[in-house]
Amino acid sequence: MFKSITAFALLFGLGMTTVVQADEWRYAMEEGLTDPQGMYATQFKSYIEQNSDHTIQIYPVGALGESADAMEQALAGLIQFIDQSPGFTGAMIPEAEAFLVPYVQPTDPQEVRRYFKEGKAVNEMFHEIYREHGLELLSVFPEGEQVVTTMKPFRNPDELTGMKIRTMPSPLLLETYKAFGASPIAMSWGELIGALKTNMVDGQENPAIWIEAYDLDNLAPVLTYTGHAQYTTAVMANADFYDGLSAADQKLIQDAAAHAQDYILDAAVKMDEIGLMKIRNTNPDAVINRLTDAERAVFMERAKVVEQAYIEKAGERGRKIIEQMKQDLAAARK
Ligand code: 6CS
Repeated sequence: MFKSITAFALLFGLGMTTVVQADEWRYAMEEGLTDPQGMYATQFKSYIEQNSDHTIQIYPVGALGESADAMEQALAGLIQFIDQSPGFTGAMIPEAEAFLVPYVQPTDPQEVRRYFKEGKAVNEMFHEIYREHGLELLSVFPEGEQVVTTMKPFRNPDELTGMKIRTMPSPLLLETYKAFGASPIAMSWGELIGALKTNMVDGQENPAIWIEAYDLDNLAPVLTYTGHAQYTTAVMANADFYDGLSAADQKLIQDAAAHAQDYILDAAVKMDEIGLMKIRNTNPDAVINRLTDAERAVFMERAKVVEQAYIEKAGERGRKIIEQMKQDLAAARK
């Protein structure tokens, strides 16, 4: 009797009153599973799968084309989640290029953690902006200090003159390297290794953990710490998809993002150290140059025009973001 009631309840009662739909969601990113974006995505996926019947299929870099191709698919709703960095998103959302403006982010790992965890700019000012472009912003997190790798050393803009530096396809990154004295060339990730091998470019910028993972230190062995930026990335959902979900599923996604964000902010504190240690241990030819405060001051002076160019493009909203970033930077340093 009990058994048949349970079976009945399952078939008709529970089944009809609480229909639980198990969806498979797609998540594209610009990196591999063991890279920072993959570490975040793996945490996000396991949180969702442990706390619901939904599943997540992760598509690492290349699986769906380049970064720009994945964004097209995310905006068309073919992919539900995407990790794309401002270095790529900036061409579509000028305000997002705030994360590329030189010298408004910390480089010390503990300061970086505070800046991303508590900073008002990072946590409060971009949600509405991404929404205007059909994206629900879930997380913004750091991957390490940007390090410039070149064939020859440089310590000032004069020594950078004539060097062809690859940047991600962001207009503001091109402005930055022009202001720094170099000849920048924007290109996708997929083209960079070939461009370095064929001397089409003389250098590039990326965090130490990425430089080591993809052997960039062997292609351009002089690593220069200019202190100008943190590699920042962002995770988003297609806004129409997100808006069509139940309140419970929206909460699930926000909770999964908060969980993955906490995880990656803890892990990020060690990334620069690990990346540099591996480079030192595996590449005897690597030259590590950290600019002195006086040398940095010259680049900081050059960066003023870049900040101005950002504000011209991003308008009043952009000006407020930069102001807030500077306040968050000061607070993170306390
Ligand atoms: O330089 C790039 O294009 C790549 N850098 C990182 C750290 N992640 C993905 C991105 O495509």
